[in-house]
Amino acid sequence: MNEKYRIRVSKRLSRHLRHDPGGLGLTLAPGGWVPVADLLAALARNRFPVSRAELDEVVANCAKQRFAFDETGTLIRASQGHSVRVDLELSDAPPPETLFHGTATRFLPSIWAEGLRPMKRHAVHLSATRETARKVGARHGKPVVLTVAAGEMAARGHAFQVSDNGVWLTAAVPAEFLSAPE
Ligand code: HQG
Repeated sequence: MNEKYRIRVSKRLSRHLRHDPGGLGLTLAPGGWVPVADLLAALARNRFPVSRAELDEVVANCAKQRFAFDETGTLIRASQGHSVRVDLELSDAPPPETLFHGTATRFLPSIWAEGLRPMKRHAVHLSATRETARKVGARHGKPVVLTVAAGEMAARGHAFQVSDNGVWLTAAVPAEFLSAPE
């Protein structure tokens, strides 16, 4: 399968597993799961046939590991990034002392005023490294990497989860836990 086609399939999966399951006549089960058989049948009905082997290849080759099968291989979900209401059923986990959030400089006034909010997604997404955060921020414009005092937040009762693909999630980050680069 060529790279271009893999990206097309991946974008289609993101769309339906994160944002618009209804567009394919699917509903996300608790945890965000969809039966693989239903997904493939729905894609075929929508004139976008994908074989199980192709799906396996897309899931395995996605650099960000956006999608995951359950242990039986019969269910699939997006590991994070949803805009539909979903409970990923992830357990709370103690975060590292410091996490990072990449954003665009133009959002800073609003972020200082109200902290980080999930906006269209189900949670605020935080990165374990500055490099990843910078890439995330650059998707929106001139990037800036904010440091998040995650350990302190956890000590003050904020819950964190980590997705299957290593993205840290929390409901919101009040501005007092954020700092800008020197
Ligand atoms: C900003 C990608 C104004 C926030 C990435 C961000 C990530 C505020 C934007 C994942 C704000 C939302 C998520 C406030 C937050 N005022 N702006 N109070 N609070 N924002 O795309 O974190 O490629 O929904 O800083 O790699 O950029 O899709 O979130 O700039 O892991 O797999 O509002 O998406 O992964 O943007 O990215 P997004 P994000 P995928």
